[in-house]
Amino acid sequence: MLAARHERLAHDGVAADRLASRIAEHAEIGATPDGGVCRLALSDADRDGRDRLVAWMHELGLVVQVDRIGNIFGTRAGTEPGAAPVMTGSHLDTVATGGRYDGVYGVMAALEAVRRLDELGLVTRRPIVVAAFSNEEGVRYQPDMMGSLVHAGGLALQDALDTVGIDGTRLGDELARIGYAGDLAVGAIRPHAFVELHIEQGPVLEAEGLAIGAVADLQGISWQEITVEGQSNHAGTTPMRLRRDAGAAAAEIAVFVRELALRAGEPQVATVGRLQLHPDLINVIPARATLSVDLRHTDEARLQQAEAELASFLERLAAERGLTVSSRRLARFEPVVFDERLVRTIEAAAAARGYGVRRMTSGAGHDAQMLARVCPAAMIFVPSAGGLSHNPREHTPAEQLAQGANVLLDVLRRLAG
Ligand code: HGY
Ligand code: MN
Ligand code: MN
Repeated sequence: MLAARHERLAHDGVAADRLASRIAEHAEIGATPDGGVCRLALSDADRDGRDRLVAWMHELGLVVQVDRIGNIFGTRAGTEPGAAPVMTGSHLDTVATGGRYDGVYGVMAALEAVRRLDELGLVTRRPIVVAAFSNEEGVRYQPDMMGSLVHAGGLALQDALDTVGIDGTRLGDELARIGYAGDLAVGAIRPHAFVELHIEQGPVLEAEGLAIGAVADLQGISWQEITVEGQSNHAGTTPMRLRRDAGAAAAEIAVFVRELALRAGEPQVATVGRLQLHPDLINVIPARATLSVDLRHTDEARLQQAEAELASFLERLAAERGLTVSSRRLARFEPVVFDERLVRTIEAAAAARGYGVRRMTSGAGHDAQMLARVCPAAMIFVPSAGGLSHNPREHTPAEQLAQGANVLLDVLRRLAG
């Protein structure tokens, strides 16, 4: 009985080689010399990646819609058109030094699941929608998960369109420039449920030799930009006691946040990813430093505590060094608990295929955390080689990619009826 069931499930599975070749083909768009991918949100490369997805959606006979923040939706009809759709998908934009799986894997696996349903001649009661959300990474325009946040009603469309990027461009202008300022009202598609397939981007599944993560929760995220104003002066003639050195202060802030995370213990993490000095000249004491701080924790109270500790450190630093220190919030999302029934459905689907599976927390932000505001949502993880991500060497073997896609296919069939 079990063998026959495994046999049938194996027969039903997506084609590993086809999924791998779709991902490889898409990774040619915005390819970087080191084997990675750079498709910053709303860049020309992002446009090309979107165009390729839309073409593949049309090939699959999906009805393609684009909303006013550029989210792309491809719908496979169900037998009950009025039924709320089951939605899956992720994002196509990447960080500047990205790999070929973060985001795009979940979108391509969704296309392969749809293709498999067609090949098996299966119809579902509910429509199935494949989504690619705008600006998930938030590296060019903050906050991250912006397209899904607007879809979920967490950020006003106009505020998103008026966002100015780190390159000084206005988001709405870039969206229009690449031709993805769609006319579908944001949030128009209200899903019955949302499932996102994504690489883990961490070390857990590989270390435990497991194929699937059933993601039960996702940690809180706090992003801020800190500006330190001091005074430029001559590097040779200015005694240390007379300096108002914004550069030295920025370095102390970076050390402080690292020590704050070590003191707090796991899962507290802290990152200074961006640091600019002005005038950034070898013999001029920096007048200004601008740096980013990314704090994350699974517990909201502990995340607030970390933010408060940093704020009082900044006050002390300003007073002791004669500096002006200010902070601007770039993103703030509380921890999210995913839908218990959906998580169980993922666990059961993985177990039915004989895949090793465990519940886990997502350290990274994802579009699923925003969809969780409007419908039951959960995520499926597959292992990341060496736990590496946001790095050109990001990798997951084709077999493991296919296992994740198979679980997605089974979960979609279960949810869509
Ligand atoms: O920042 C994140 O966690 C995601 O990659 N946007
Ligand atoms: Mn991602
Ligand atoms: Mn990412």
